[in-house]
Amino acid sequence: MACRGLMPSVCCFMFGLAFLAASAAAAEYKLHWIVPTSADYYTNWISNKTFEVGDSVMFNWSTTHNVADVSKSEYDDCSKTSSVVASHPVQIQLNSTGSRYFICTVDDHCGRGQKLAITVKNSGNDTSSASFVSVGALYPGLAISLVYFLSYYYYI
Ligand SMILES: [Cu+2]
Repeated sequence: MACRGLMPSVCCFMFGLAFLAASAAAAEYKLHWIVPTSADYYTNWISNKTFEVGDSVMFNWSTTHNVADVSKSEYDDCSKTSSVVASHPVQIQLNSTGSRYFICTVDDHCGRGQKLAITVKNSGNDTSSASFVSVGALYPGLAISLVYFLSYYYYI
């Protein structure tokens, strides 16, 4: 069977490529931006996510809201700001590490909990260690592929 010798090498190569692609992809998180129906609505939303530089958050809503990119103190006391985006959806790029704060400035929405605080971590895509991990995952796949190819062509 020709496939028996060929398949493992193809699998290893594809796995290496898939790993490389996955480690370089930026995430786009979609958020239903509402006056929360429960106190833990936004903490639940962020709980299973890791925000990295290069990712983005897409704010989407259906009724009257807006998004203001604010400071920590503005977030804490729901103070108004001039930098308000009122049309949706709004895609916020996370371009730097650190904390980011967003509120809705319509009526008392922020006071009722329509506010989001996230922490953006370094993506690692632009560091040498992450490049090493990606390439390190690809080369064993290629090496194993080569061994399988050679064993297939020379020993079978
Ligand atoms: Cu609102």
